[in-house]
Amino acid sequence: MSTKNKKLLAWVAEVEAMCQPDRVEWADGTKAEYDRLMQLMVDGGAATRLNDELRPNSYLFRSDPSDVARVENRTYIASRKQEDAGPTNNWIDPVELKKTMTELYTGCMKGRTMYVIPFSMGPIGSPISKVGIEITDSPYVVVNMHIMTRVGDKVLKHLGEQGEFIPCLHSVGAPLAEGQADVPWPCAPIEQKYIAHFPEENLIWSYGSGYGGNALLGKKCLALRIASNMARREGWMAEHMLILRFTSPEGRRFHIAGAFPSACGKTNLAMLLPTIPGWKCETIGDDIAWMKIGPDGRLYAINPEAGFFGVAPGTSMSSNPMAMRTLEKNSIFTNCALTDEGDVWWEGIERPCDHAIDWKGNSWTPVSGAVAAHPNARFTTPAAQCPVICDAWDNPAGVPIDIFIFGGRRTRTVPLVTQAFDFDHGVFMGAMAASETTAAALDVGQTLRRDPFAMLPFCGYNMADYWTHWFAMGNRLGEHAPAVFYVNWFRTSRDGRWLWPGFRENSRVLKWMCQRVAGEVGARETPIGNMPVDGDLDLSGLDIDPQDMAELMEVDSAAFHADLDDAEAFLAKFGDRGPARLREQLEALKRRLA
Ligand code: O2Y
Ligand code: MN
Repeated sequence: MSTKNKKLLAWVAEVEAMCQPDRVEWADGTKAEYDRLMQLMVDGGAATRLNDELRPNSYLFRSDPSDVARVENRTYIASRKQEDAGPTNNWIDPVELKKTMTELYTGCMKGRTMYVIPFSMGPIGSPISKVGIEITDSPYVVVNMHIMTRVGDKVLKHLGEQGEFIPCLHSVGAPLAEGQADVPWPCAPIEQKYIAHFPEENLIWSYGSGYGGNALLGKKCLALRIASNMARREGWMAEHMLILRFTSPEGRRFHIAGAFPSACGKTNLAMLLPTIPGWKCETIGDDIAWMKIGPDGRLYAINPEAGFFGVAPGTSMSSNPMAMRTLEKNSIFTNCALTDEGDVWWEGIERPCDHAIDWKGNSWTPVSGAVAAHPNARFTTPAAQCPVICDAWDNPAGVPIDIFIFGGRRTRTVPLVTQAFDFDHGVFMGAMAASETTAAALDVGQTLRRDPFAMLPFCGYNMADYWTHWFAMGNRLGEHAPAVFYVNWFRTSRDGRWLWPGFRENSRVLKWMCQRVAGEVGARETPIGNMPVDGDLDLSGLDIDPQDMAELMEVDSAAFHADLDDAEAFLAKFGDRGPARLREQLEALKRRLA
């Protein structure tokens, strides 16, 4: 299918003239296209087809060892004014950046094919969805976009002649000279990598990396950094949140959206198999939620994606059986190990492996002294294949959100679960969220990192304005605002033991939240929020020492005070731009803790 969208045709022609590819192909989103590109990459040595009996229609890729994760220090918000990007983003002057990147882009696709990928974030035609067009010289990006978004002719048809789209330009930054042989994973050196966002133009330019969030531009770049700007302007929300439906034994449905930084088990929670009898959990999304206020005044969420791009290491039948079953077929694996049988393997998969080819392509055994899979190795797998996918996962109307959950990985101080007193207090909880580690970013250390709403790397504008937007949404939602909870699955005892079993047992905490929303259980008020009354958190069948339980729920005022000092210092970075309501919440908490 061709398009008559003049703006799109003009942009494609402009990019073609600048990047000078050997040929241009429009992605149609068909299986035939997917198979052809995969075969091309197998023949070129970039991909390995896995054993079809063990893992049907699935492929393994190994990236260049220098290109293994999102690069936060090369990710830029190029707003006209620096203060609009705020103190937590890398700001760069848009005019300067365009000059630098135009030089890099000039001739960058020589010897390569330029693919034009029309894609929809969200069900095509949903009032919450957006159309993007990614231009890329990476066939790996095309096949991943086939899984992660809705791609092809149906999108062009929906776009029509006048429709608006978000232009996303990507190049691996490795032109080929006449006769030069390609490498399996072309990319540019780190100092030439740019993941650039021009929020005032709804424009994304990415150069030099072929990996994940740097290259699959619908995900973090569009669905979070650019969409968060659009959402603020247009009065909706683009959040780094999983979405799930939790159904009680009586059939009452609760829709939950949860924001967690990397390495907090977000995908595991999204695909939870409850241990509590009669409760059912269904997945709607594992990473991103777009939410708009509906005609009834409630907040409706869609998952803008169509697949999961999950971390492989640590994923197993015990940590996330539903993910394991989702990726049994039709999946792409990146930087996993390859077994002698032709299947994938990674650390924590809970299957023995005596020998494999590691993510760098070297022979590996358990005594090799190195990991077989890169810690940020990924699977790309279709959401529709998840055995617990919710029938509403692709409903254009979305699902009404009852509960927001925020959390982080904290070994001390933060109890298992706390409910915000009201929405403003919930905004404060989200804004002060912090976590102790992250694996997805190359350049982030292992200290406590404030990660408001898990949006630190993804909010495409000044975080202070983002908090103001949350308060404004709260005003508009009024009585329909979701209840807000803060969780910490990772608290340890003074002698270093996990205090909470986590994983499937987290369903007990969700049950308490739902019962709170339904008015079925009370709560005890503490300085930091409402907490379960003894006996209300369903611990039946769990063997937890009552003393451990007390430690898990302990509110240590002195430790919280120390935490608040850190939070206050973080807030101070935003100066007067931080909303007064956040400061009021902080002062109120101080008074309650005194
Ligand atoms: O390393 C990457 O590019 C992937 S990062 C990622 C992927 C899926 C979901 N979330 C994340 C994240 O960093 O939050
Ligand atoms: Mn994420």
